[in-house]
Amino acid sequence: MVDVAKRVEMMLRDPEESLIVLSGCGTSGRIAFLLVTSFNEMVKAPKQKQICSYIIAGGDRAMLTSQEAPEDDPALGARMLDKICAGKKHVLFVGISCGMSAPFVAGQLDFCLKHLDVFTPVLLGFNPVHMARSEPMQDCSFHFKDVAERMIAEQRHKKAFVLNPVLGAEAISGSSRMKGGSATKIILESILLAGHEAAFRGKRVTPECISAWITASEMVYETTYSHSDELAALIHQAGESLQMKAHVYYIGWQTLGIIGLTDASECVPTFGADFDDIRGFINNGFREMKNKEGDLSFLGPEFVIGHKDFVDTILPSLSQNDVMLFLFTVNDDLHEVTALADQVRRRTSNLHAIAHDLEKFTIPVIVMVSHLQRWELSTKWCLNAISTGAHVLKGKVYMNYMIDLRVTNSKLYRRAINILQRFTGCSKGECERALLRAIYSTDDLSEDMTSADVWKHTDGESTVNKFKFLVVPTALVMIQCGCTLAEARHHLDCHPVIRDAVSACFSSSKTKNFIKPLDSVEAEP
Ligand code: F1P
Repeated sequence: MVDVAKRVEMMLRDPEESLIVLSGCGTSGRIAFLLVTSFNEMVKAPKQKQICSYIIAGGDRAMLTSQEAPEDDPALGARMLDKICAGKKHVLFVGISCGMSAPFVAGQLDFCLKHLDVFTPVLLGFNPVHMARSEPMQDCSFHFKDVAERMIAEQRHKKAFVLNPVLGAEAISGSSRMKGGSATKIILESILLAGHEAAFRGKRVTPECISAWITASEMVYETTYSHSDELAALIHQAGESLQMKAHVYYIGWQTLGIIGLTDASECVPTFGADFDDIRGFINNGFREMKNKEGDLSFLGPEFVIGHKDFVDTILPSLSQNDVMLFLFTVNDDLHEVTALADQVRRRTSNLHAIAHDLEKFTIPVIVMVSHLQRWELSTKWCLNAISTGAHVLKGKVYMNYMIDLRVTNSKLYRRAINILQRFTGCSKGECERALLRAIYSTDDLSEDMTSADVWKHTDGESTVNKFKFLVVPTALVMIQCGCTLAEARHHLDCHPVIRDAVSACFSSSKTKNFIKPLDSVEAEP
């Protein structure tokens, strides 16, 4: 981290010729965007040139909706990187993939490794290199693990860097949006801020200053969870709303608005939620986001994100069962916050706030920025707890597994098979066949279906089911009860709560299978 922070310092000292790029897929890309937005805001303060940029697989729309297919495309990743770096002499590239698995990022790192005269590649992930993904990638001669090993070889000459602390399992298996996302933020923020302090405030980058940033995050953690009673009450409230088919709305200001949008949009792929179960809104909409592609509201209702939009479209039909959660800090326009709260209060009293305060108001800009970043982290932890807890209460999680995941790329396809194996104890082949039956909505798989590449199965266009959720639960019931597709669907229809459907199927199946111990199936990226 010290070496990488020193590169950041170098880039900041030579802004005309340099670029720092943070890139990732899904949550990793969203965190990249958030970090870049905050960092550029900070660099803007003393009138310095903005030299930080982000790439997210699938483009800006992936910030609000999941676009997993582009994650599988290494060539696309390399092309996008090449394009934004045109004309730059020094590029510090940070490729983020929590599971050390995303082909999109592997393609970018490979591109950097071929142009080490310009690029210093950094890989950030949370698996040991020997556990990086070794599955073949689309139209590609190498896999992720190859690239990670080449990175390690270059690290010996300080031409590339691998940052891969092992964090342990996520609370909900299969989603890196919680621990992985937070650790990404803490690590990269520490690096960027240490580099910034060295370039503009005459400090040296040392292991001590890096660990000071990390310790500061630990304090944020302690402060946040010292409010566990209030958090538990919010989880309970949000869980009740979702169970009543009502909604949770996050109304955020500035980057806390981005944290809210991110948390809300991730509930769709993580829990099979509807996009309007939990929704985020930000003051001034896309103007506040400052994303590269600008206003995307023409893309559909998922992209309607301004407070004004909330007032125009949601507020008139807001009910007492909906949870309203305001996210702001003392730096926001508190008159604006109060005015909106008054409007909301006329319709519901189910109104809550996560508000961040300062002890002292007279502080230099740099400290204020780091306050903002700590508030973001705290908000992320609160919202992750609320949305996850609410979905657990709604029955969307079975034994800490997100069993209703969408099977929209090769990683998620493998994960789905892995989950089926773990719960049924059946062979990989049997589980894959059941999954394909659920994906293609048929009991009779054709030769074409079984022999197709994984990316054919995960491409919504070529399959019948189009990933309208319940794919994995359907496959699970088919295997466990030895039944047809129609019978499995009927079983699920009879149990609107997925966890109940799966539990009922396990308790009624004659030959009870027990969940295999964690180490008896392939490690999951
Ligand atoms: C990227 C990612 C996750 C998402 C899902 C699909 O993962 O988009 O953010 O939750 O698991 O993959 P990674 O490359 O950071 O491991």
